Amino acid sequence: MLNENMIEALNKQINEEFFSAYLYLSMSAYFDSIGLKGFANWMMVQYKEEVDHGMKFYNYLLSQGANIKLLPIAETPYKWNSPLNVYEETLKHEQHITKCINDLVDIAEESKDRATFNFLQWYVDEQIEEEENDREIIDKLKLVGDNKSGLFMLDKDLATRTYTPLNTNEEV
Ligand code: OFO
Repeated sequence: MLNENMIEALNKQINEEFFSAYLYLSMSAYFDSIGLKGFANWMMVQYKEEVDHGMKFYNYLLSQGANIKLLPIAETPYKWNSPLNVYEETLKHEQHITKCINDLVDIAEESKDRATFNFLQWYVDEQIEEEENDREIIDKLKLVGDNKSGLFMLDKDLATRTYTPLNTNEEV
């Protein structure tokens, strides 16, 4: 059984995950609008993964008999200066999500909520990967600089990213 504080915090995290989805969908549209279809694809996959992250919290709350409270999703930015600017903002956003996950782990620990503590470990690992992916793309974009053919190659590379649905009912 989850305590009220934990339930409220997990409901807030559903909102964070759906905001992330919304943000990456907006970034996908931006890339589409400047003709970078591969970058748009990468962000579209990211959008779908974030919906899965939100649904994993949603299913966990339901499995614990807790109430779901869906909060309003904030408006997202829709314009950026460059692909590098988009990925720098993405990394910043993921660092914020990492902090949110760490705060949830703290709440689980403080209330000796072992089930939620274990459940959250998947997100702890996922955040390492998310930040690493963003850093990798930032490094490549810095190397490419103003070189248009380099950007085109990177776009082709990001076009190969595919979406693998997550089993959002699995608790660990
Ligand atoms: Fe981008 O990460 Fe969700 O949790």
